[in-house]
Order: sequence, then structure tokens, then C-alpha cells
Amino acid sequence: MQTGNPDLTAREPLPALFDADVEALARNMDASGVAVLEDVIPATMLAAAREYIAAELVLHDHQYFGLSGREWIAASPLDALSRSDAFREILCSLWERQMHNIAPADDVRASLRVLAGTVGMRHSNLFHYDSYVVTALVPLLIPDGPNDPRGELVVYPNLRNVRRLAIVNIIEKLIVESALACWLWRMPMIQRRLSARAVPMEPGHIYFFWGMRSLHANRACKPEHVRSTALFHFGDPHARSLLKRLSARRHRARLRRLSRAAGSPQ
Ligand SMILES: O=C(O)CCC(=O)C(=O)O
Ligand SMILES: [Fe+2]
Repeated sequence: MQTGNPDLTAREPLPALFDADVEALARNMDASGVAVLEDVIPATMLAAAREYIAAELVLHDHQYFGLSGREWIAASPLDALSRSDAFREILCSLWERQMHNIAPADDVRASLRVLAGTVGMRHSNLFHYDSYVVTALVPLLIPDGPNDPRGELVVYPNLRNVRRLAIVNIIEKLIVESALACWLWRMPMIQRRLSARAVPMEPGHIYFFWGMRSLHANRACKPEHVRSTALFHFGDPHARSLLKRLSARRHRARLRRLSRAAGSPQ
């Protein structure tokens, strides 16, 4: 996609988009599930992010790890992206187009996923809806050998609408994210029937989708390969709900169990 202002500076890593560009992103997210901004992550940022991941992998015994919260991003080479006004503007404009309301003053929530080792395989094919309306996925490291599985993002586009009630959201998530349901979502026949898309990720691009509406998961890579993505989530309609906080705690406990079951440090 052509962007409004291709000027890149150290402080502002992303080009600002025209309204029409954001409108086109939203239309693609509606129509096909995923919209892509191509070649927008500076090569220097990607290189620094890869060094950061390599150093963290040593600390995590070369096994899967995930980072979230404010501290990791501030200390990482992706900090400029998470603080970018242009990036926030894109996420807010998308939120407004989906919710027909003024975007909240919420922070953009950044997290890092590094799939590696046998624990990385356990963290694959975990189909879920995000708790946030807008998701931006930034691939940092993707296996690219000719016969290597690349860990595509599988998306069931816009299977549902944004849920206004936290309780409805939680009950739906309990059902569609269960182990049995994930086994079904992984089946090629179900993916074909429900028009799921397997999106190969290219580092340098940013992939946008309605995370709360589109069921999604990454495919597995080989345990000896590293696949890493940064996720930027925006706009949780249930942020103030007590039920929601309990459900988030359950989700974190599930991720910890997956890591412990494989005997890895978290
Ligand atoms: O790493 C990926 O491809 C997807 C991760 C994801 O969906 C999430 O963390 O919410
Ligand atoms: Fe997600």
C-alpha cells in the first residue's frame, strides 16, 4: 500500500497515513480478515530487535518465552515503535472505524512472543480471540528455509462482532478456546469450510486484524527454529470489568502451565 509521508526519522519510525489509507486498511480487515502495511519497519530496528531476541533466548534456555507489560518494551529496540504517534494514530483510527466512537485514551499494549524449542510448539495452534479490538502484528524473525514451516498466522476472519458484555465474551472464549475446539480449528477441512486464511509473515511488514472478532493462532515451526512476533493491541472494551480481570488471570495461568509442563523456565 502507498503511504502518505515516507519520511523516516529516528524518533518517528513509521510514515503517517492519510485517512484514505487507514480507510483502505479497515476495508481489507473487514473483507479478508487481515490488512498489510508493507516495508514500514526500518531495517535497523529489525536488526536490533533480532539481537535483543538472541540475548533473551540465552536467558530463557532457548525455549519459548513471552514478554508483556511496560518494562520490556521500554528497554527494547521496539520502544520507538510503541511510542510512535503515527502508529498510535493508525490504531486509534481503526478502533474508531470499528466502534463508531471516539477512541479511548488507553495505552497501546505491547507484547513479544518468541517461539523456540518444544515449548514453542505447545504455544502454537492455540486459537483465541484477543481481548482488544485492534491487533497489529509485527513479525521479527520468521523461519525462511525452502522446506521449513514458517508458522503462518491462521485467521478465521471476523467470525463474530465485538462483544459489549464481558460475560458473553468470557463464555464464548471458554468454549472456542478449549482444547477440543482448538483441535477442530486446526483441521484443514474446518479451515476450508470457514474460509480461514493462512497468512505467511514477512518481517518489515505490519499485519492488522480485528483481534477481538477474528479467531486466530500461529502454526507450529520446527523446535530448532525461532519465530518471533511483536503484538500491539489496542482498545479493550471490558478493561474495567472484574469478570474480565479474573478471565485474564486464568489465561496467564494457562500460559504458565504450558511452559511448566515442558519443564522450561518462564
Ligand atoms: O504470534 C502470532 O502470530 C500471534 C500471537 C497472538 O495472536 C497474540 O499474542 O495475541
Ligand atoms: Fe492474538
